[in-house]
Amino acid sequence: MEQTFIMVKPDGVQRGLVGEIIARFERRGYKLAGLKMFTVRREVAEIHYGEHREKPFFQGLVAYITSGPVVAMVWEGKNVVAAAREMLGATDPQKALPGTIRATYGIDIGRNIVHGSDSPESAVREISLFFKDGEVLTYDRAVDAWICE
Ligand code: IDP
Ligand code: MG
Repeated sequence: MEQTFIMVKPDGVQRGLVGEIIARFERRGYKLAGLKMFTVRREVAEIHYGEHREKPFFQGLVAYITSGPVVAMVWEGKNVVAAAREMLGATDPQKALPGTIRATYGIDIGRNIVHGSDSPESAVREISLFFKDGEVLTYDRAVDAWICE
């Protein structure tokens, strides 16, 4: 089953939005497969955001993501990568559709609360960057038959 990597960024943790974000994924029916809280090390941040290394905002981005604890999660379900990106909304909260997490809780592109993998390939890479073997769990949920036919 498809999995995605979702991370509540330091601003989301500081602002008490962890529960709101988890609740949206839970209520929609996605399955939580991994969850942990930690502070991202600079070396890991630079790998995670490696595609942005040459961008003018890169140093600020690394400072932001390493500035405090994050809550990292693996969510699982049909088409979860694309669906989660829609639930997050556009990178810039000013451009995100109403009702999305970033439009509901955010104002500024540099404080956009949450990360979500942009493709299934990115999800695999990001999950293996942030989670060790055994930290992503496989288990049955009785409710699954009521969520997808
Ligand atoms: P994404 O998080 O929606 O995938 P990306 O373009 O991959 O967006 O950018 C990664 C992160 O870098 C964004 O979530 C945001 O925190 C930050 N970022 C992107 N563009 C800017 C910018 O123009 N100014 C400041 N921060 C930015
Ligand atoms: Mg991205």
